[in-house]
Amino acid sequence: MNEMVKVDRRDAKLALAHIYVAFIALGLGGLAGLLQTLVRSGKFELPANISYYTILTTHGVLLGLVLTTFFIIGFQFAAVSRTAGTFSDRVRFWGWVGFWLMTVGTAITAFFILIGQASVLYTFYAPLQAHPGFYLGLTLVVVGSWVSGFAIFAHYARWKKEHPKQVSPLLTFMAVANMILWLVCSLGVAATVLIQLLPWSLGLVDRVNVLVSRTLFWYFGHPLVYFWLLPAYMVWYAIVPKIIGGKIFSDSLARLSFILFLFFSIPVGFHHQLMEPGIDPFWKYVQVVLTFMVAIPSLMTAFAMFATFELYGRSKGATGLFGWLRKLPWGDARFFAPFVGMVFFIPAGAGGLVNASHQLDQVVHNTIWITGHFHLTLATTVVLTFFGAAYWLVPHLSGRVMTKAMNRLAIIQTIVWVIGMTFMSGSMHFEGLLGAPRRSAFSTYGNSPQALEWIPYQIAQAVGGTILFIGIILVLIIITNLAFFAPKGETEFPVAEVAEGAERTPLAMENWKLWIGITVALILIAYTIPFIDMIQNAPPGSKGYKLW
Ligand code: HAS
Ligand code: CU
Repeated sequence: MNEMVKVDRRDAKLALAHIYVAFIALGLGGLAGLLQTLVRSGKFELPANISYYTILTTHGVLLGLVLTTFFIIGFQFAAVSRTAGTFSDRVRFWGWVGFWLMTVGTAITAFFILIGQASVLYTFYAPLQAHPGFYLGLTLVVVGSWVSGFAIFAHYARWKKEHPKQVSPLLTFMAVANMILWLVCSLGVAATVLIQLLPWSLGLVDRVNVLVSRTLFWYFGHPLVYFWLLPAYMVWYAIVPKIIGGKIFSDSLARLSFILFLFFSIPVGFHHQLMEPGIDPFWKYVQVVLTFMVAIPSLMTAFAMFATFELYGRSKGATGLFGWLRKLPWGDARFFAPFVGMVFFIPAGAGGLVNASHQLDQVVHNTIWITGHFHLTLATTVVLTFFGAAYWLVPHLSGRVMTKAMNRLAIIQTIVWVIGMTFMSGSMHFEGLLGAPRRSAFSTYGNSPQALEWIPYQIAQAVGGTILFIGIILVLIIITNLAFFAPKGETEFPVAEVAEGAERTPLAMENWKLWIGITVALILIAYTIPFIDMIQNAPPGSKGYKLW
């Protein structure tokens, strides 16, 4: 049972290529982030007339889109190859096609951002208008990710054919669910880019319907955050239990939570548009209700994780409510980094529920509180989990082993991240409550007393940002070591067994037709009428603005 499953070298190469791009994006995007916090402290100016907004766009695109998408697809390829068997040549070929489409797309987009032609922030908010090359590049990234998604679906279909009447391996099931989520939601961003933004930036039409484009964007933009989160949940559900020496609490519960994410991730985009005019409050209300529904699978995940830890602790003789805490392998970075991510998700998720509540969102919308929110969710919970996964995934793929020294450095890296993020995200939350705007360079607004109040928080953010940049350098040292310099050897891709009743997972869990049917029905309920409204009652569209 415990013999190590060796990875196919060709599959390993494909997964590793994605991971390299992800960590290069982390280095460059992290540098941009450092510069932003320094500018906003008021103590530093960018040289050579470089705009704050160019740097901000670079940061958002490289970390929010490139790091995440490449890491996720690389990780999922590795997870599917590990649990559903080595890829066929065809699947691997299409995996490479997807990789190159995404990489070329990234290069094109990065080029137009860096020459200052696309400072439109990662949400590419119309009526801000970028160079067509920016939209074209991102289209290639999305199309490439679809190709990779279909490669995963094809591999899954073959597994199902070869194993009739069997439930698929948990990690493969989860990767398939996440790619279906991604496919359904990215149709929205593809629609706004191809139908609205590209023709408008090419000058084929002069005006764009801003509300429609933002609605299509957020139809994509919210599920996007679960596309980031679900791979972290894969690590929590199926991998962390193995690392601590325990078992998966429940296979069915894990699958059910992923199915609920598929249902409720998409019809909730209006919670990003609560402050926008032109959407009837009734439909905002419907989508807020659905937003609270999408918190449920996260609460189920919290329950499952506590259950896993508690069962493991008790098997080791722990007693009392939190006795299990003492039994966990604190010295193992593969556990420590994701665990810290979980702990941070408790306040981060609570902040999300604040945002989702209309009245409270009036206080925090478009303030730097929101920036604080996603630096806890994405840049702490998700990213620390990805780092923790990389500590075994990279050596597993490169045929090396992590040394004790590197493990110690990884523990230090996690602590550095916690300190930096507590400073930075903490002060963003407080500053946001004092009304400080997000997506905005340093200004004292004519020495207004309110703006002067923000400055100490901005200095704290620069301190946090600097500490985080040290964290990025540390993680890059570790990853480079694991990829190229660590001692040769075999590292396991850890996959836990189910505590009990794995054979009881109902086959109906894989009734994708039904799940996709419900997903589409919920989308139609939440979006059809308000969308018709937006088109029928549209004001004249907006021309494009280039404000940078
Ligand atoms: Fe969010 C804005 C609402 C989760 C990311 N969010 C954003 C933006 C980003 C983002 C990037 O409703 C900005 C977009 C932009 O540029 O404008 N968010 C939510 C809600 C949730 C949520 C309700 N967000 C996320 C996740 C993200 C993310 C996850 C990235 C990965 N968010 C909003 C809203 C806005 C928003 C509004 C727009 C606001 C505005 O005005 O613009 C929920 O999914 C959260 C549910 C989570 C929980 C926590 C469960 C806890 C767990 C941990 C268990 C711990 C253990 C360890 C076991 C209910 C699972 C225990 C150990 C111990 C020792 C205790
Ligand atoms: Cu959202």
